[in-house]
Amino acid sequence: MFQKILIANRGEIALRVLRACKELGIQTVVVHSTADADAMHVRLADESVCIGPPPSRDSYLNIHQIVAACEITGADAVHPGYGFLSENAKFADILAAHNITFIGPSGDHIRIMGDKIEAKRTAKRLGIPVVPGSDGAVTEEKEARRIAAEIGYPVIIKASAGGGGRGMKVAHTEADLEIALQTARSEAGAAFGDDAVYIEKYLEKPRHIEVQVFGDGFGGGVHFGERDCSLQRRHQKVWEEANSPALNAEERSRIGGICAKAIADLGYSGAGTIEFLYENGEFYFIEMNTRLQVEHPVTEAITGIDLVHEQIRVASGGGLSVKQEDIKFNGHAIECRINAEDPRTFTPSPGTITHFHTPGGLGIRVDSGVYSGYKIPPYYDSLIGKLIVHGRNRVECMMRLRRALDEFVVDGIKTTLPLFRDLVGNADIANGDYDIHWLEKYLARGE
Ligand code: MV4
Repeated sequence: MFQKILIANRGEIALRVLRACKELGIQTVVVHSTADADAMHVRLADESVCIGPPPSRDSYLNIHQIVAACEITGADAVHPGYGFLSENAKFADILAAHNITFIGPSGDHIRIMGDKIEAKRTAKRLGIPVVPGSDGAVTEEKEARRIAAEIGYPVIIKASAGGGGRGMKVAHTEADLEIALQTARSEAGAAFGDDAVYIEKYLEKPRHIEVQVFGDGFGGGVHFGERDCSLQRRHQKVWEEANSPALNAEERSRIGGICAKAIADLGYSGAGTIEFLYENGEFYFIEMNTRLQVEHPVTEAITGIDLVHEQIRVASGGGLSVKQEDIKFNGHAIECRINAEDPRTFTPSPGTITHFHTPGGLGIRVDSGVYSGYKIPPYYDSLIGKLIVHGRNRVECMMRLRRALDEFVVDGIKTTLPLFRDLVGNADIANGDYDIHWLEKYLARGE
């Protein structure tokens, strides 16, 4: 097991990882920018190192500073959290070259999944169902026309270096195709320095369902069920659930089994998420994330398993603490992402939190790094906390969520809490009847 882990992140996830390290008796080092000197995780860590000024590129993305902080403090592993350097293959390789363990998969696996064409090719080879489309990059309009005619319109053109919704263009008919291909390629070239694009059948009303997987580091793989993350705004998840209201146990076990086997065959190590679009009872792979995700607590709630403990165990060579047959799905969990933003316009609202009171009681978890008197700096993303609610079934979970939202007090700044108080009373949400476009349409109606 590791002696000392350096946490290369900030905010609620830095605190989340710190808690896991403390439980495992591992010493902690945090790195932080000058803007985060007063952050909770800095106060709670055994050691802290200031690595630079507020802009991320000069601090949380500064690989040399982070490696230097490891050398100075004698950290033997790095947990990258999510965002920042968590899916940076070069960072994983550099740490390995310094004999520091990156708590995550190999640089090569990160690289494959970061290239969306290569990721899709790999998924297909491993037996994961993918969206019908081109076999690789498409450059010529003629080829694009042939593929689109074969799979049928509408089609979507995606940047291979994109992901998470960046660099996508939809063509509804052949007349739209040329412009869609050209704009997708030039935008991809400008944004990512790589103009490779691929074509897929455009699914009009899917849900976003993702499967949590783990490779054990010894060639084994398991799944921890799925999360439904269909409620998004501008490709930012807002509300996540486990299980998906759309799946039954048989579908869960079927897609989970396919994913677990794929992870084993790939020789993948650590936590991963396989993202699907789900429409008319079919799963279609779109991307794989090679990190711990923001919404991992809903999976922890229904399985009772600490996924950060598992990441640390696997990275240290100790394997997983559970076998597939030990992983049971109990009840239902919902996570609300609480952002320091206007609940209707989503304009960021940094500043001082004058009063912070979190809900409690059975089935309630709040992951947050803020406190009364804390000043939210304007430089980073606006997530200030996550409310995760668990119940024996979805009805009980929703009941408890409504009550928890009533108890939650955040004064001094605007937050997205009022949006959740509206959503929890909405009939479609109560019925679990929503797709990836539901939230944007709801917000546009201004109800
Ligand atoms: C799609 C799609 C429809 N058809 N691919 C957006 C983020 C990126 N991960 C993939 N995305 C989509 N890919 C095909 N073939 C629709 C989306 C999409 C979306 C996906 C998940 C959650 C929210 C979304 C919002 C708009 C579009």
